[in-house]
Amino acid sequence: MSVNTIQGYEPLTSETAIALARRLGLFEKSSLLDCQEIGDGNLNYVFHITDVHRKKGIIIKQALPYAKVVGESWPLTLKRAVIEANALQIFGSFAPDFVPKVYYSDERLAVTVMEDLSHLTIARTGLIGGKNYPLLSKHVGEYLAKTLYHTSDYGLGHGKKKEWAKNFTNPELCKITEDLVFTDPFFDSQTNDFEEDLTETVRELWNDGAVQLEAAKLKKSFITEQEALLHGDLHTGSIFASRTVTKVIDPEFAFYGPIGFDIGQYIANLAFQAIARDPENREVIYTHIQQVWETFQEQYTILWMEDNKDTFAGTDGYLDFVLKKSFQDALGFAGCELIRRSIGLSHVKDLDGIEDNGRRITAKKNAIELGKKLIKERILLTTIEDAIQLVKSRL
Ligand code: SR1
Ligand code: MG
Repeated sequence: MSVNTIQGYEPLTSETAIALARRLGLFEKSSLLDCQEIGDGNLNYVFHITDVHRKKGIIIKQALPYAKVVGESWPLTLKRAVIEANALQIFGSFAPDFVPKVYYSDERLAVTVMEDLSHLTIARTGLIGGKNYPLLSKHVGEYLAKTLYHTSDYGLGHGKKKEWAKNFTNPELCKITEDLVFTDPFFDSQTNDFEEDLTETVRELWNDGAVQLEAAKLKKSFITEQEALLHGDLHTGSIFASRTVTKVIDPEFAFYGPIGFDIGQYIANLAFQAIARDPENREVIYTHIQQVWETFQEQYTILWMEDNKDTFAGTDGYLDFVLKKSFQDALGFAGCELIRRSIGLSHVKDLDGIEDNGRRITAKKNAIELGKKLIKERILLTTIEDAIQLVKSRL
């Protein structure tokens, strides 16, 4: 279906975005409004509307019926806008400090109207610029514990969780992840996009049967395990931050999956920073990796102890089993993310932005080798210190 023939759908312009904001009564009638399209992601329009005099704003996000990163030849469901609005509301109910407020959503226009976070910076951009966010990973750890616990069988009970899982089937967006994260980078696929100087490293990866077997197991977990409602795309570009505030945005990939996926994607995107930085600036990133896991583990344990709907909750060793599995899954998923952002369809600025050719190629090779190790050796790693040691050993 082309852009113009989806019933009732039309891409917003600055003018129609302003008209929508006025219709919703989000600004005073007399206000002078300015609108800028600021979307720099792969998939959507993002309109920032501000009251010029009162400096008050909102964000209107609109899904496009195709992937912006590729063009109209790659159609993409508009249903992801509803998924995103519903996920923001659920995550916001469990972790209100870390999620933008939703003011309005419209399924027909594939629009979500939400809190203006433009006083914050996208965490990836800030980290690349050397900014320090001392609370970022503690906040993300708490966000992960709360959202992943409260939407699970333990938090919701089996019946309600199944109901929620049904409402969050997200096959089109999951397929993107299945292909771009778990499949294509491990084979000579058309979607891959890597620099010529990486050819030998990439060929080695494609011939590594052990990596492929472990990637297949991780893909199987991603496809089959409905543990909790995941964000589904939790890289540092999906997080707004300042020194004191953290907000997690963009859950259009939300679905019921293995909880290690969100944790692993975040850890991998921190690892890109460790890889890209000069050695003397890496320590702060290792601290982030340690903090996100430790905070997640601590907060998840508290929630488990407080109120758990599973009869086995008090069984000796069960919580430890769940945490260990999530930890090792997270490391494996992190490995897949490291590889796909280096050689797959959608890259990260942390690596692509390194201007010096030699340094950039070395960084990408390090990311691929670290990814392979995490995928293959995750079951040998039992503590976050082990994992950080492994990252250090590859740089
Ligand atoms: C075609 S979409 C490419 C990537 O952008 C999103 O942010 C996801 O990470 C997806 O894999
Ligand atoms: Mg996104």
